[in-house]
Amino acid sequence: MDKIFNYIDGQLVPSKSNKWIENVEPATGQTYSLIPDSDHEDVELAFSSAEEAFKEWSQKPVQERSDIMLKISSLIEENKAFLAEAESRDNGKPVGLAKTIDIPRAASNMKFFATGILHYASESHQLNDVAINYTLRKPIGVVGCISPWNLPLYLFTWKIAPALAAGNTVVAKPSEITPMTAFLFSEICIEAGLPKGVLNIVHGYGPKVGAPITEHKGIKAISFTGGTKTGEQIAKVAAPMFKKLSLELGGKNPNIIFDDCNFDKAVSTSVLSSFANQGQICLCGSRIFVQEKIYEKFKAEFVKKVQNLTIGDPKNKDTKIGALVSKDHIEKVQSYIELAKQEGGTILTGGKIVSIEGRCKKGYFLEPTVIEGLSYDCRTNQEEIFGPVVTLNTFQTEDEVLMYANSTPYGLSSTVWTENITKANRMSKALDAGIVWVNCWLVRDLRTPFGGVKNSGVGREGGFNAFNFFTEQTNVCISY
Ligand code: TXE
Repeated sequence: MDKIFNYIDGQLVPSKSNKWIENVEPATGQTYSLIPDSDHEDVELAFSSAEEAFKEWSQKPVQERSDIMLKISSLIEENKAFLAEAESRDNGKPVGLAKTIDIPRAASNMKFFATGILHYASESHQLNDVAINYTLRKPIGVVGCISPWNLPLYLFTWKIAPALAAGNTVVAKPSEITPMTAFLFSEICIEAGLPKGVLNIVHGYGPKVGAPITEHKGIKAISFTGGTKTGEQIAKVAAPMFKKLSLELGGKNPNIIFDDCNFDKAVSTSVLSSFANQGQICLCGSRIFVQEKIYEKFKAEFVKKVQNLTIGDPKNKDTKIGALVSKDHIEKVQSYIELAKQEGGTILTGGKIVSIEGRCKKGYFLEPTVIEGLSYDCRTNQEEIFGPVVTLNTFQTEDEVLMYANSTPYGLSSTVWTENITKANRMSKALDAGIVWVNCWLVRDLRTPFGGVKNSGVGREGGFNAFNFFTEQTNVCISY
């Protein structure tokens, strides 16, 4: 049985307790590796090493930090196929998705922030002939990065890269459900010559490892992506400690389709925005609102395409729908399908567990599911399901669909399909969302602000927003 290790002080080590957690392959339901069952003692070791490493790393010339990060990026690219297979095995996602999205984006994250830091400047303000002000931007110190299981290496590096580039050192915690690529990433960091203690990765359960990171007096900022409930817990702990917080939480994103849309593109993209990664992306458009005139036509076309999605072994290159990430999660998603029926929904397609012969017999497979006939304000349409389940609702006017779209406690992203640019701009301004895609989905420019409003989070990642988060400012005012 493969064991993976913590990465602390430049070494790959078991937890101090030498206890292990079973890591299950979603496609087979079988344990295939063991991860360290770490706790606060391992977090303390990681922190001490990070604190020591900060002295040198924060003073290192930016170009040198950048060069090491670029080396890490190129090693990710060199190992793309192996990392993609590992990601697919650990998460259950199709290997094709890991190869085209997850791993390339992890390499891009490292490269983007390694180069971005070379162009990151601050400001000065001249007060007439009285004084000149300049703003210093300094690394914070030891920061905490906690990431989820849906896009494991993609989101893990999305947090770590700007933190390191800005001169901080990191205590990071990947999800215990998908730890593998974070472990492989630590081996890449060692090979790239990242100095010991600059990055420390502690594996284990949220309450035993994530919470000690959040509670640690020496860890001055927390960057977290995960569930809104957990985000709430983290905020409760961190707020009275006055830590900087970046929280990327859940979503219940509206996909709004007007009758003047590019119909074919709206349908095909909606299949992706509904079911990519088995619907386990916080940006998925899980509530589809279609203007009345084209509702029946859209429904027929959309359902037909969904029924043609290949559900299968994530190892197969033709698989479009792989396994859901865990037994607990597929049961949670199934419970929402049952709830939808109780709330009066009609299952147009899907809703059933899929049994796949061979090695995947005991895997966690669920048909992509489309449900119509629910009210906009029922639980199924208000709560994040985070699986291959979408609802279809119709609307007549802009005001009506805007009310539906903004009715949930979330506000992460939205998609708007219309060929009328004035309407698109009007909708984008009125939607409660951190991101609005018009006539597209998941088109990502890493320079742009990334994050949500309401219960979808606090703060923005991406571009210089990330550097602003991972630095502290001092304004220096010098009289003439
Ligand atoms: O997230 P968790 P999970 C949503 C989605 C999903 C739900 C739970 O609805 O069903 O969140 O998913 C660590 N202090 N999203 O279980 O529990 C935990 O170990 C500190 C949306 O992944 O929030 C893991 O490393 N850390 C999201 C990380 O937090 C704690 C993507 C996320 O775990 C902790 C994934 C604690 N008390 C899920 N408890 C998105 N926005 O993309 C847990 N953790």
